[in-house]
Amino acid sequence: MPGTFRFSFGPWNIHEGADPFGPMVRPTVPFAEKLTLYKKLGFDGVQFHDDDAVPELNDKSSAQIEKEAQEMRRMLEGEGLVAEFVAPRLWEDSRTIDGGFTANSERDRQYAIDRTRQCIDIARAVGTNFMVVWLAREGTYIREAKDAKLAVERLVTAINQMLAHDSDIRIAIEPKPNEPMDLAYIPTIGHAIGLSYLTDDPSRVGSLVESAHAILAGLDPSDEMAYALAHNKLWSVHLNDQNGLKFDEDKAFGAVDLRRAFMQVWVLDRSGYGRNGEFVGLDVKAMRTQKAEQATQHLSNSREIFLALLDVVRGLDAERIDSLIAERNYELLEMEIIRALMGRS
Ligand code: GLO
Ligand code: MG
Repeated sequence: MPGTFRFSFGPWNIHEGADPFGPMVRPTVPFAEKLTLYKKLGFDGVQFHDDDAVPELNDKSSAQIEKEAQEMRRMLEGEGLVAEFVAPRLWEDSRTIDGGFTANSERDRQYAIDRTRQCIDIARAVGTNFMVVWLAREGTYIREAKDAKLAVERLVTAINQMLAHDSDIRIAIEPKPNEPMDLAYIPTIGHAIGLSYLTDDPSRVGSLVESAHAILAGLDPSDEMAYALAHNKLWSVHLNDQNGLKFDEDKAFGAVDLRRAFMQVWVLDRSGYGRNGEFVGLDVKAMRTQKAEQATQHLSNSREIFLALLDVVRGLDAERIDSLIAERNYELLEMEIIRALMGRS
């Protein structure tokens, strides 16, 4: 039975268009207004940073954080939405300039773990037991700056502390090979999954594959997804697209390479992704040139492209494909796929 897919995105995916060389070009959309857009755009799940759910949480008591997170849960319910995950935003604080869990300073490492424990509490209060950890600054600008083996051990220690903090929490590592760091310690899904097996409870540590991050590592996103699926560790995805090896562009899904996007949909659909409640997350950003009025179209467009590619995947003649594979007629197989993508089959 073919599954149905549910879609999610994070509030950061509706953004003001600032980049490292220039200021905002669109007004900020207030969080409550963003929530009203989800259903209209065809989305059911919200991906949170901890401080999207509870702003300025470093200045608040645990009781206050709990109260505000519960209010957020009621806001979600009011919109008919659910929280997919909460992620600790560990890359903006002055204490994480040189990384969080792998910082050389013990005080800074302690901040990172304390903040992550608060993130877990927020996740539970907004109604999910799922946390995504993007290891943004866990790497170096120069290799001599940190001990790379110790860094991995420190990541394991940190994850064990997260697992111990809440016996139900499930953690997905979101790897990325570079940006903001020159070189990250956990650059690919293989690294993330390897790390999971070093922890105290590998059954509660999985992964999130982001298409652009795989491309930045020179890898094929659908293969990264398949690798995680083979370990039962593909717990979320950040679909988007990327024009080669440069900064992380977060382009609309399929906007650069439709066939590469098709393969991701193929792998997800054939594996039954979504049957355990996994969401199809879209980590996409509007172009800086986009005027404010249309600055949510990249989200509905990405979803539309996913669903159109799903039609292509499901419209293929499975027997015909199997026989072309059996005959090793890959030239024709390729042509049939391209014809299907061009609507000419
Ligand atoms: C940046 C990441 C980032 C994460 C988000 C959730 O490159 O893709 O957007 O996905 O912080 O962890
Ligand atoms: Mg992402």
